[in-house]
Amino acid sequence: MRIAYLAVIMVVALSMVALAVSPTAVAPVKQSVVSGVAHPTGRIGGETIAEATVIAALPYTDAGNTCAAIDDYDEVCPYTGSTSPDVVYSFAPSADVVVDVFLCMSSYDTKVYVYEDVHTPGAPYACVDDNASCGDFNTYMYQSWITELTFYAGHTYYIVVDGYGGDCGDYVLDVYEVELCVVECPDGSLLEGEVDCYTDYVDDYNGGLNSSPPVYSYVDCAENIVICGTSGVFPFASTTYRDTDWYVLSLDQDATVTIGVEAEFGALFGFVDMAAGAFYESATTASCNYATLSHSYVGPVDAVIFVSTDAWDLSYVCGSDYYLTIDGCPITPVEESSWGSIKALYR
Ligand SMILES: [Ca+2]
Ligand SMILES: [Ca+2]
Ligand SMILES: [Ca+2]
Ligand SMILES: [Ca+2]
Repeated sequence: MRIAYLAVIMVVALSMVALAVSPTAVAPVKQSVVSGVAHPTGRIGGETIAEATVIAALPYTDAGNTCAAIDDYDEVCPYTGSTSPDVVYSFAPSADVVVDVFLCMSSYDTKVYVYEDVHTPGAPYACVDDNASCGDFNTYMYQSWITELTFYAGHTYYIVVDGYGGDCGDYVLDVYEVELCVVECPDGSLLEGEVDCYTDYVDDYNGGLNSSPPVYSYVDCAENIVICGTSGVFPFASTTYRDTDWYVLSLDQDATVTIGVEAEFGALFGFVDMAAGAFYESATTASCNYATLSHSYVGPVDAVIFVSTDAWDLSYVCGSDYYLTIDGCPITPVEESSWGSIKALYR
C-alpha cells in the first residue's frame, strides 16, 4: 500500500489546494469546500468507542459513509468546532506494529484521530485533519493520513473517522503496516544548524517569511550540495505550527536548480516566489521517498528553497531528520564553497 512516487508537482487543482501547500508555518484557516455526500447510505464503522468495529488483522480496509452517524467525538488538529458525525474502529495488536491510517481515497473533508485504550478528549494518541500528500491520490487534498504510528501490544487503539466543520460523506479507511522510516544523512552533508522545534517554539533561525523579521539559511554554490536538517510539528498557543526551513542560494547567472528531499516525515518542498509569498513550484513526498523538483531562474537572483512537513501532523515529531540536495547552481571558479558562510541572518 505504500506507494513511492517522484516529484509530484501540484499543478492541478491549485486553486483548491493553495492553502494546504503554501509555505506557511501556522496551520491555515480554511473553509470547507467539499460537502459530504448528502444522502446517508448507512455507516459501516461502529457508532461509539464502546461499539467500535473490530479490526481483526492488518492490512485492513473498509468503506462506508458517515452521514448517518452521530457526532460523538471531536479533536483539534488544529481546527476547532467540528460537528461532523463520526464512526469508530478498534484494533488490539498482538505484537508491536507501525501503521499508516490512510483516508486519502475518501470523498469528503475527513479528519481522523486515535485514542489509546480509553477516550481521552483533548489528548488523542494521534490526530490529522488534512495531509497534503493525499493530493497525490485524489484531486482533493483535505483528506487525512496518519503515517508511522506505533501500536503497542497489550493496548487497544480506537480509530475515529470524523470530518472537518460539519462535513460527512463516503470514506475509505485503510490501516496497514509500514516500515519505520529512518533517514541517514549522506556523508559530507552540511548541517542545517537549527535546534529541534518544541511547544511554542519561535523560529528566528531560518523561518523565512514566517519569521519576523524574515530569516534564512544562506547556501554557497557548490556541486552536489547536501544539507542535513530537522523539522516537525508542534503546538503553538491554541493552534499548530510546523518548522519551516528556508534556504537562499544566490545565482549569479541563469540557472535551472534541482532540489531533492528525503525525510522521516511526509515532506513539502519547493521554490518560493518571494514577491507572491507562494510557490513557483512545490512537491510533496512520503517519508523515506526521495523526490526531486526543478525550477529555472533568470539570474542574477536569489533562489529561495523551502522544506517542511506536508501536514500539521503532530506525529511528525520535532527533530525528525531530512536531507536536502541542491544541484545546478553555477559555480564561479574563484568562489570558495564552504559551509562556514552559511548562516542565519539575525535581526
Ligand atoms: Ca465528530
Ligand atoms: Ca480534513
Ligand atoms: Ca529546521
Ligand atoms: Ca526552521
